Amino acid sequence: MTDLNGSTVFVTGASAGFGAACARRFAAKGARLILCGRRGDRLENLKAELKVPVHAITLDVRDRRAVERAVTALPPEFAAVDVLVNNAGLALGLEPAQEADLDDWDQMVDTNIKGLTYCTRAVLPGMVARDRGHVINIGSVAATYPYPGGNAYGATKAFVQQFTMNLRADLFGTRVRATVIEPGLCGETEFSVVRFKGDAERAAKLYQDTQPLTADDIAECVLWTASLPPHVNVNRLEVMPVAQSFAGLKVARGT
Ligand code: NDP
Ligand code: 8X3
Repeated sequence: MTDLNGSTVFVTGASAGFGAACARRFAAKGARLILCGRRGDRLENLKAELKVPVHAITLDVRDRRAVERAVTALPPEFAAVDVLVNNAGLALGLEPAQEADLDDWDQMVDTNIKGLTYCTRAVLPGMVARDRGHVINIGSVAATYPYPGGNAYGATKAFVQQFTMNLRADLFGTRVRATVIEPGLCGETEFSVVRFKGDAERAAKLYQDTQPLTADDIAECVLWTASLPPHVNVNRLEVMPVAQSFAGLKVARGT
């Protein structure tokens, strides 16, 4: 297995949800952590809770120069990133495409696609130079299965899926690994409250009378892929709660 004790793990979007759960899981294995997100106070609280060295960066991954600066300015003891968990991301809105807010689409593209590529591009040369590392991208089942209102969000996650496979192609001949983890319905995180712009009641309804995945379920998957022996690469891992399945195609009559 890959020993994560003393390794350096960079988690984007660590101020909530999957990212915070990943930070706790990797910390329990003795990894040193680089944690970023826009809410620095949340990161500082997490840092205070964890018993491992933590470098917290208040960072908006949409800011390309800031991402480059943050990676260039990593303290020496954090500079050799072993695992990058590209988790920062969001869905905004569930309206049909013809009614969607273009600002929401911009923000999803800028965060889920561009931010993820900025972080990857900043960290990858070091991994390749050391011939060691693992990029773990958080995609979504929305990359593969269309649903009403999934429009731009699903498309950003389709990018994440294909970008990860193309990383595998480019990293051929190196020992650097790339994985995309694609969760389905997951409660407990701020995902739906963010998607519904603070409407906590609407968000809660989505998870009513069902057992969704938890943030810790996904953190376990992230940790598992990172812990596998260094010659093993999980390309793509799609994970749903048992309660979630497929709805099939539908046909509109009279159109
Ligand atoms: P949360 O809303 O709980 O967490 C999202 C995290 O991303 C927060 O830490 C947030 O931090 C960070 N973030 C958002 N925008 C930026 C930005 N511009 N720069 C830096 N950090 C940012 O959601 P989840 O934990 O549920 O989601 C994490 C990832 O998992 C996302 O990529 C999401 O698309 C994906 N996902 C979620 C599923 C779910 O059902 N929950 C299912 C499938 C995939 P801050 O606000 O402090 O910047
Ligand atoms: C989050 C899962 O089904 O809300 O990516 O798109 S879903």
